[in-house]
Amino acid sequence: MATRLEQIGLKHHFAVAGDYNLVLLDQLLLNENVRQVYCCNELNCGFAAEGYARAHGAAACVVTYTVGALSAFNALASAYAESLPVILISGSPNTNDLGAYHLLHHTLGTLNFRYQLEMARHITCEAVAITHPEEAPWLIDKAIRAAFRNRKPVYIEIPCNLSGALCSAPGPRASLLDLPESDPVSLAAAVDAATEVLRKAIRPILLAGPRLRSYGGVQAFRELAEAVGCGVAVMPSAKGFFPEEHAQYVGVYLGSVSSPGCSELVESADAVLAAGPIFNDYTTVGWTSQPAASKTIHVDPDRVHVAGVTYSEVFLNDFLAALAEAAKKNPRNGTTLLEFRRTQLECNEPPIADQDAPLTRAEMCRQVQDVIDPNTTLIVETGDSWFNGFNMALPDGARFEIEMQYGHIGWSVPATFGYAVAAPDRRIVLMVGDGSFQLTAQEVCQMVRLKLPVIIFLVNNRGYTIEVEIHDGPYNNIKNWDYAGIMAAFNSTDGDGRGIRATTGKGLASAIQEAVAHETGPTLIECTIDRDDCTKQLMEWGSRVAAANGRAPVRA
Ligand code: TPU
Ligand code: MG
Repeated sequence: MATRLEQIGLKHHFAVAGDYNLVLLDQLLLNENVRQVYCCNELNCGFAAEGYARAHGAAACVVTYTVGALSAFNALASAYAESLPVILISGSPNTNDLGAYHLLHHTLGTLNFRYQLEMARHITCEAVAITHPEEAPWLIDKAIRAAFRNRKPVYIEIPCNLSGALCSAPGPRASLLDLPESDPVSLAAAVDAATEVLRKAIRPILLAGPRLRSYGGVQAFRELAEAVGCGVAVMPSAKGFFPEEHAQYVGVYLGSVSSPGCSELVESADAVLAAGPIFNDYTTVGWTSQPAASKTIHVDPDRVHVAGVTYSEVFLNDFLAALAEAAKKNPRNGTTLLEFRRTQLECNEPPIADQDAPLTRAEMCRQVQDVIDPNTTLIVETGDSWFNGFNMALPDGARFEIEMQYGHIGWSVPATFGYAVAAPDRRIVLMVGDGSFQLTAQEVCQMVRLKLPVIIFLVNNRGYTIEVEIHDGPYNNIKNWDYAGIMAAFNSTDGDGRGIRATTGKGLASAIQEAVAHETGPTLIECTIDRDDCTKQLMEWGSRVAAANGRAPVRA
């Protein structure tokens, strides 16, 4: 297991100890090339791995049986929804107990020891339980191979009495990381059909989707865009997958709450090539906007739909690369871009607020924008932080991370930790709401422990503002915390995290200055803003999602 983790390129794995996995953790420690990183709980451990996989391509985490694994499952489901190859390794009962009429701790108190494996099958693309050391090498390979092929999480269960058992030594395995190859006939037919659609189009547009990166299509998508020469929009979770400073970039497409001028272009297009999109209730703004299937070349990870025909076993990366070679620039493609640039002249720079006045959301965002340099990764949590994030401009090289398909509040704190472990040379900036932070706040202490200079903008608007906009009630008010103050508790006697509360523009500016200069631990800047001070996009999106949620049942 340890050798394979190294061979697939991991430099770290995440872990929480428990008696079912202690020998396994010892064995993993023997490989000093893959460092063991500890988390406060298994949910966070799974999310740390999820964040690591975003930066590094894959990740692994190790937990104990049931009490640990069932918490990690939530994060594993996130990795499934977000298409990230995360390997969850769980310790499990001694093999002698399985058929012995023995009740075991950390279990349901029944004689069933299969339930965890069975549950794992629903949230992984492969789940294996090792029951004999002889089987370990191929079962481990089978799982890892599936994770890379499908870009989905996998589950490996290792009994506590087998973790130190001898098995055959692992051989070299380059092909574990292979993506599958497309069916050549189907690929050629799909490319022909798509080329024809793009050739005939008068107002084509390219739309980058969230699955583009997971399935290895970012570079080919850019080549295709440049070959076709038309405007390029990104879906919210694909922000950063196409350079925002590129002459063809036209913004974030999110229906009626798109960035200025973008929805007009996408919705007036006569051909939309959507690469790895996810059209769900959120991204279609409560089913109010989705490019019509009849004019969409819809590129899924393993199939392509063009003009009413589905081409199976055509993989996204192969298809985009082949289409980039085949596609020709259409002289009319510049028209939409010219129209777009005209609309952009009407967009104004955000004004600078009175620096002594109470902090507002707009002023906070204006200042956060200045922190984002080409080496920054901006991570945004569910809540108005999503919309604040969509509005940020990314200079070339800057990256953006969001968990919009799964949307688990609290994801971002451990995911940021995992991302920062994977990318120590980047500036990591997190925007997270107070409500979300309360779920997983303790993982900030691991940033303190590893001295990671993460900058956290904690937006204290005294509640679940995103939920207020969807459907308000007393359940959207939360207990206030002294967020800036908790850093002292995490520091204890040996940490160097900073916690600063900013209540004015001036206060925020000086906090940011301190955070940027602070290199030996995280800085949490608590930004206090009014409960109702949110983006106008959140208000509109929230009301449309509420309408979609509230549709009356249709009688058959
Ligand atoms: O900026 P703001 O106030 O919108 O963000 P904050 O304070 O982080 O509030 C987020 C509120 C929220 C909830 C309660 N967003 N989605 N939910 C529902 C939810 C509940 N539980 C989980 C695990 N994930 C969720 N998305
Ligand atoms: Mg809030």
